[in-house]
Amino acid sequence: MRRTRRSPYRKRLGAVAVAAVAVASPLVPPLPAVADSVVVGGQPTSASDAPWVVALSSRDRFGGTRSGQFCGGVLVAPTKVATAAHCLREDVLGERPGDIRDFKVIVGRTELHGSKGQEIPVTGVWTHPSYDPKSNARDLAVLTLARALPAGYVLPVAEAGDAVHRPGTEAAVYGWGDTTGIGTYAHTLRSARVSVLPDGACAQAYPQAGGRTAYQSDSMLCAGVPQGGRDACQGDSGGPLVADGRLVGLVSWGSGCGRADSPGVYTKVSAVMPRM
Ligand code: 4AZ
Repeated sequence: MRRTRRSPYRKRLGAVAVAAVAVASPLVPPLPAVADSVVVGGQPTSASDAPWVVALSSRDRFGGTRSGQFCGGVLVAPTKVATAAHCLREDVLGERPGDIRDFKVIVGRTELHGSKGQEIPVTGVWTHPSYDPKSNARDLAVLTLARALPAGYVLPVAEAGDAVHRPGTEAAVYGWGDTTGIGTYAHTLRSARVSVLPDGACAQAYPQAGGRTAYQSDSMLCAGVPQGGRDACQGDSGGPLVADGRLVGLVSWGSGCGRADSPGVYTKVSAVMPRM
C-alpha cells in the first residue's frame, strides 16, 4: 500500500497524538462522543438509501484497503459531484488532482472493503475561484465524471432562502470518516442527525480572534447537537449535509469532532454553487 507523505490522514497525526494523550491521562476528561460514536455518534446506513453519496478515491495516493477513499462528495447532476475544495489541495493530495491518474468517484458502495457499486473516473476538477485555504471560505469544488449516472442518483441543491437553512432544521450528515475523533476510520457508510444552528452560535463557537479560523456566515453554516456527540469528522470532508431531501451543506471544518461547544462547520452550498 502506497501512501503519500501528506495524505489527509498523515497531516492529522499531530492532532491524533494529542487526542490519544488526552484519553490516556487520568487528569483530562475523556473525549465526548467516543462512547457511541460516526461520522461521530451516527449509525450505519446504506448507499441504496442515500444513492447520491459518493466516496472520492485514489488507491495510488491512499492505498486500497478502504477502496482508496479520502473524502466524501455528493451527486448534484448526472455528471457532477460537489465536494470540498480542501479535499483537492495539492498539499493534501501530494500532487495536483489533475495529475492523479486513478482519481475516481465511487457510487453505490456502502462497504468500502467490498466491490459493489460503480467506480467512475473523474475527468475534470473545478475549484471555486474564491476558495480561501486560510479561512476555508467558499470550500467548494465540482468534479466532472467520465459518464453520467441516472437522474435517481442526483440530490437537488437547496436554493438560497430555502427554509432548510433555518436554525433548528433537522439534517443528516453522511460519510466514511473517523468515528471517534482519534483516527478510527469507518469502512461502512454512516450518518448522524444534527440540527442547523443559528449563525450567532456558530460565530460564538468560532470567533474572529488570534488568527484562528473564524466562522463566516456568508459562505458557511454550522450544525450540531447541544450535548455534542454527533458530528462529522476527519475523512467525512466534502460529504453532504441533507435536510428534507435537499443538499444544504458540505462537510468543511470544525474544532475536533462531536464536542458540545464546537459544532461542525459546513460549506453553505446555496451561497457558493454556480448555476450549472
Ligand atoms: C476534517 O479535518 C474535519 N467536526 C471535518 C469535519 C470536522 C472537523 C474536522 C467537524 O476533515
